[in-house]
This record gives sequence, C-alpha cells and structure tokens, in this order.
Amino acid sequence: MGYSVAIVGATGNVGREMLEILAERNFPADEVHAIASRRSLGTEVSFGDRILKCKDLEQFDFSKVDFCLMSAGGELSREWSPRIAAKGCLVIDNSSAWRYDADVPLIVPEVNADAVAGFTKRNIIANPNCSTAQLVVALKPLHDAAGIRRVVVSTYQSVSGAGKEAMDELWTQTKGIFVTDAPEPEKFTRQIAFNVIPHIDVFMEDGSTKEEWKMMAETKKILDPKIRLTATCVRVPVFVGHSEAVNIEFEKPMTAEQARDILREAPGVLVVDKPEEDQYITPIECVGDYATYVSRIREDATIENGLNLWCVSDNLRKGAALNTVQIAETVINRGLLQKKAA
Ligand code: 11C
Repeated sequence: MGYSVAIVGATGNVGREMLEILAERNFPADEVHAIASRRSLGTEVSFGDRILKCKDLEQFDFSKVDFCLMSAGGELSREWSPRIAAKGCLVIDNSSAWRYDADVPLIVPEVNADAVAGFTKRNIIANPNCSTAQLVVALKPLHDAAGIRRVVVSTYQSVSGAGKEAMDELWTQTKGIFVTDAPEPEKFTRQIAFNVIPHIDVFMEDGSTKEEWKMMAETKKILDPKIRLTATCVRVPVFVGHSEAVNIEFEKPMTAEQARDILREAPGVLVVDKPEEDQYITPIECVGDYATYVSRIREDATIENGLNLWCVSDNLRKGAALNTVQIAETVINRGLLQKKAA
C-alpha cells in the first residue's frame, strides 16, 4: 500500500518536474492527483507513462491525501496550505510563503534532514529558494570541516526560475531580434535576450533585492545563523540551470585540495574540476540531473582562509521539484507520517 499524493500547480514548470521526479524515483504512491486552478481544469500532464487530467483545487478533497506538493506561488499557498494541512495532509510548499515561519521547517535533506520532524506544528514544510538549495548543499560539508564565517555569492540565474512565460519571452525575443522585431519585455524589466539583468524579485529598502535577501535568510535558517552572507543575483539568458560564483571565508585553513576531497564525498555533490583539461560544469550540462555540481575550486589569497568555487545545478530539480520529493522521502524514511487508509 502506497501513499496518496497531490501536486498543486501541476501545469507549471516545477509541478511538471515534480510529476516526472515522482515517476523517475518510483515514489511509493498509489494515487497521484494533478491539481490546478479552475482555468487549467482538464489540462493533461504526464506522470511516467500515464496522462493525468488536472482537477480543480476548489473542489478537491484533501482529507484522503497524505502529501500535498505545492508549487502555485506564495499568495495561493498562504491561503491554501493551512486549509489543506488542516485536513491532515502534509503540505510541502515550494513558495516563499512559509519559509521564515519559526513553526515551519525549511529543509534541504543533505543539510538539515533532522529538522524535518518539526513539521507537526503546522503540518507544513517549506522548500527553499532554488539559488539557496544548491548553495547550501555545497557549503554544508565545507562548513562542517572548517567553519564558514562569510560568503560572497554572485548568481547567474536561468529564466525558468521566473516561470514558463519567462522562458517563452527569452525564446521569442531571441528569435525576434534576428527574424522580426524583438517583442517588448513583459516578465523582465529589460530585454533578456543577449543581455543580463541584475534584478530578481522586488527591491528592498536597503537596495538589495528580495532574492538576495532570501539567500542570506535561508542559508542562516538551514545551515547556520552565524554565517554572514551577501549576494548579488543576476538573471541571464539561459533556459534552465542556475550558476553561482561563491567566495568563502573560513575560520580554519582550507586548501583547494582539501575542499575537493571533502566535496567529492559529500551527498548530492559532484565535483567536475580539472582546469588543465577544461573540465568544469556549465548550466546546459546540468539540465535534468539531480546533482549540485562544483567546479573551479581554488584558494583566494586575498583573505585569510579564503576559497572560491563555481556551483551549478538544475534549478527546477534540486532547486525545487527534486528537493520537495526528497523531503517527502525523508518524512517516509523516518517513519514520521501515518499513512491514511485507502
Ligand atoms: C528565480 N529563484 O530564479 C527564483 C525562483 O522564492 O521560490 C524561485 C522563487 C522562490 O527567479
């Protein structure tokens, strides 16, 4: 007897990946329901070799469902997650709505799986922002070894992080520039084709963007509140895969060779780092993979105990859908959820 799982936001970039990953990993589900807003009612989505028809969120009965994997934006999550959770269905939410709530665990299983048990207060678990998830997977083993004091991170984030329409905008602008006229920006504040934009999410009072703030706040909650982190988040004309240039200052010495050895053994990490053979990872090479790739590991001689690295991952997978499914697997493996009778 398997679990009953509902995916809310099943027609979106992340919802579709969730369905694919549940199928790929043979998640122990007897029933999988694709749920969407009324305007997507009846839309068909793939689940392994099956086709599911989307059901209406307003009409769906969550009381018989064990897990609700939610990827429908913050506003909808604020309204619906508590309602679904009150039906005894564990919500794992991919939006930013619950991440900073002290009663909601924010989980990356490779980093803080033990914190998952705290879900019982609200029956909600939060999934971090995509740019944070891959970063903390790479930082955790290094932090354990030498204590991270400060991180300076610059991101190169793909357009899929901003949704399907943003991917369409990059595609039509790129074609348009050569073939017809480039359409005006709609999802982005500037032309994204052949350009980069240092603006993701809204600006805050101190001049940072919310995306930059999220990386700081979420790294503290998931990994260690003592770590100081500053970020500059940039959108680049890449469809899938977020990249990050990371500068780390440790409490104790850490050579590049030590860091390479530690990261080679770390869960969720793959090291591709032979500059003498041009071996390093780019976003196109990580698409569809589970790993957080780390390349370009080198000492930073401008500070004491400094290290630089380059970190790339599929933002729709480790940054969103895969991490959500891994959280559900962690809950099951630790025997924390009583399966509902069919
Ligand atoms: C982006 N990181 O690339 C964002 C998408 O808080 O879950 C995810 C936003 C979030 O645009």
